[in-house]
Amino acid sequence: MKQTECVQAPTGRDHVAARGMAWLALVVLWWAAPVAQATPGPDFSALFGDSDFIEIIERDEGLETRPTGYVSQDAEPDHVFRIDLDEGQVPIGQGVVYDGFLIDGKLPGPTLRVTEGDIVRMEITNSGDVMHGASIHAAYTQTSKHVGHILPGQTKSVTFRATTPGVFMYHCAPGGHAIPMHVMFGQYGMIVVEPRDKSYQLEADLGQEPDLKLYMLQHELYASGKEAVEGDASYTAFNGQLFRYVENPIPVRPGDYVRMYFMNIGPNLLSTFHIVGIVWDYVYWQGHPEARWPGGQTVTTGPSDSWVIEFRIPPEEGVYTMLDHGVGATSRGAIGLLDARADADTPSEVLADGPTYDEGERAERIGEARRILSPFGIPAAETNPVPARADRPVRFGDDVDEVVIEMKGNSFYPKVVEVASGTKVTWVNEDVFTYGLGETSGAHNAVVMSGPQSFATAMLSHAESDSVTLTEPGTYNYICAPHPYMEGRIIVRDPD
Ligand SMILES: [Cu+2]
Repeated sequence: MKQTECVQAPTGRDHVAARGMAWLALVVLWWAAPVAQATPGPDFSALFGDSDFIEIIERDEGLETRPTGYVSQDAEPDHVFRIDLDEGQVPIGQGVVYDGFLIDGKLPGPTLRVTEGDIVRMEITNSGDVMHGASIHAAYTQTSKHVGHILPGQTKSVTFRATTPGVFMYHCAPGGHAIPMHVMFGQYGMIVVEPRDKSYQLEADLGQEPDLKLYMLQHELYASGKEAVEGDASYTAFNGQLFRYVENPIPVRPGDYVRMYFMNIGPNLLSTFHIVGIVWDYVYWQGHPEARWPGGQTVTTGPSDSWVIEFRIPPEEGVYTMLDHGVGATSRGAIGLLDARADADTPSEVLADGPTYDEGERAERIGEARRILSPFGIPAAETNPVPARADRPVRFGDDVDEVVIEMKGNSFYPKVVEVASGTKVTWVNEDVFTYGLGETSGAHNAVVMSGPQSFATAMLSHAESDSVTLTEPGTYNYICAPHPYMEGRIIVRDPD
């Protein structure tokens, strides 16, 4: 897996400041100059090239409202982030390995940090077997056009100016139906845009930077696409691992100034984040320093919603428990600890990246797994001794004439059925977003890969169905041709 790199361009921050000054001078010149002479200078063309919309750009650059994030794709970046999209397995704790879609081999992907006004280039490689893509919420401009469809083996890039401070999501976005699917399958991360000229209130009050910057991302994990579409999560995690900060509490000292960058990825459920023993000093809606609220016990955070949260550790040693107070999520893994001790060595930052493992450690944890959680595949029995509900075979009696298998969330449900020979098996496509073809469509079929008889259903759009009747006993493994990672199995037995 390639590591994310943050390459500071040789020009760096000073260049940005200098460019800001040049800008100011230009804007003043425009105001002072007759309209006929208001032609863009050299810096203008470096940022915006020969855009067809130069009049709109000129208008927006002169407003008190921030400009949009549009810059020319040739603009020189202050940061280059390289990320890699792939499919694979990661341990998520409690003896469970997640088998889904990953960024840089991790779930969540790397935490990206820039400063308001920075020019950011994302270079995105698809190392996987299916189409991926990217959507970057910190970009107030086109991203889909540039990085919306990235084929296996391709690298594409998008350049934008991060004009609005806050805590943003980025995620895989191959287009159409595949966008919600790839988010549900695990491809997401956090990008933070720090304000440039305005500090958060507690920083101003205390006259110091935070002792701890804690980047915290809440997200759900699903055992099948059907459960994902329906919001029936198997697990809820902070930063990629169940009970990660219960097993490894974050050390802090009484009196420490903590700034959290909290985001609920979802992809479906609401979060009400709370810390036992803490009342917020200030919270900032989606991390914008001007969107400040004083006090409070929780932050209500919908999918892709976020907050900056500021508080002090009270002058008392002890454990402060961080949790989603929606208790179903707490009990499924969204809980962690701040451990306050006078002699603690507070880390300056904790990132929202999923845990990283070297290859040996990863293989060892996968080998020891009690459960493989795959939203679309059927984990091999030898690696999955205690399957999730969605992976347990469903046995139908001899008196059942017809068995219905749903196609939903790019998965078959039930994934594994056992039927008597002669039973009619019917697939119904319950995915609704069935425009187009291939990975970006929710159109599905069922095609046998191995078994005593061959079969292939018609390609099904939403609310269409097709049936086969299997008479030869044996095990049939099948897939969906446009989404070959979707796996189903039919075990046909002689009637009892
Ligand atoms: Cu993807």
